Amino acid sequence: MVHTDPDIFVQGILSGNRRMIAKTITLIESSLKEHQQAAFKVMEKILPRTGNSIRIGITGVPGVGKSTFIENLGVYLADQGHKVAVLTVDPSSRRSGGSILGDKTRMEKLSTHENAFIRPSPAGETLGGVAAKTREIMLVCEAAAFDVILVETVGVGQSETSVASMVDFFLVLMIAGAGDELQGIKKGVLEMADGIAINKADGNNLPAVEKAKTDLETALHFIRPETPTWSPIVLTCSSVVEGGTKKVWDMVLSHHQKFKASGEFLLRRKHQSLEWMWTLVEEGLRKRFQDNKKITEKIPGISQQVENDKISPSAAADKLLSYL
Ligand SMILES: Nc1nc2c(ncn2[C@@H]2O[C@H](COP(=O)(O)OP(=O)(O)O)[C@@H](O)[C@H]2O)c(=O)[nH]1
Ligand SMILES: [Mg+2]
Repeated sequence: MVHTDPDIFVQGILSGNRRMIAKTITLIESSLKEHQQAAFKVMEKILPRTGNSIRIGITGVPGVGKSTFIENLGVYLADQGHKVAVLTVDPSSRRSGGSILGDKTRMEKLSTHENAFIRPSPAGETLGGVAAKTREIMLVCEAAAFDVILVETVGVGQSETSVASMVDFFLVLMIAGAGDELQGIKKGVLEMADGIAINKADGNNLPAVEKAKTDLETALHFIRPETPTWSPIVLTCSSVVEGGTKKVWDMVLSHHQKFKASGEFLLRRKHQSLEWMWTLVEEGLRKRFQDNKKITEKIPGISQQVENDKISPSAAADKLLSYL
């Protein structure tokens, strides 16, 4: 049996005990009510000790080099004494029992580094659920004194939005492709980007990478920056060259300093916390609705009435909601 005394978990986390960190994550990932309650208590107690990190989200189509990038940047930072946690949001890992697309690269150097902690995507029924767990795991890592959090998203579906709303800096990785540089990247994702790095800027790729950079800069001109403090920057980088991702880290630091100075750093985090609360409220309401027997019993009948114009859709919705 998993013991559920929150104080044991809290002490373990705060002292950086990896076994207790892993156990806390198991608690967070559990679907048992008892474990969830215990996890809430642990989270409540560690919250005052969280927040002391730079949170970076990394997205890009499969094969763009996210995992290799994280390995390169992670080792660079861990070697400098940073404590680096790597988390993943991948709602597809639930079905495949392991990521289909996300995990070809195993981060061999980083995974054995004493300053690094790597955690695969939690399983969950919904993207919101998976992302919410990742977010809590991130807070656990912060309480355990990890000061750089790298969150990789598989770059398919809606996971980019979830990751963008839990990080301080959202990085989009791209590669110079055949013709259309924006292939696979939705405009909405570019709009969320704080920075874009064109990866694999090495060897024969170099000329194409430089061209892609110019094209992207042109495209970005048409996107209005969200704040006068910062306009998204396009860089080139390589993860197969030692320290080839340092430029990206310098960009993140520059953003961090500017946002701290303007007060937007904390504002963004506060805003994100509220946004998360409402996302989870909506999801919770939907789940309660779907799990409510009184409601599910009535749905076929009411649906039929709506189909046959016996009752209006709005009246039907009102009636169903009134059973909540
Ligand atoms: N030339 C070059 N190849 C890279 C670079 N980064 C990653 N790769 C290769 O691209 C492939 C996909 O990388 P991976 O990190 O698994 O991509 P992910 O799916 O986005 O996580 C692998 O074969 C890597 O070795 C880079 O900077 N330069
Ligand atoms: Mg990957």
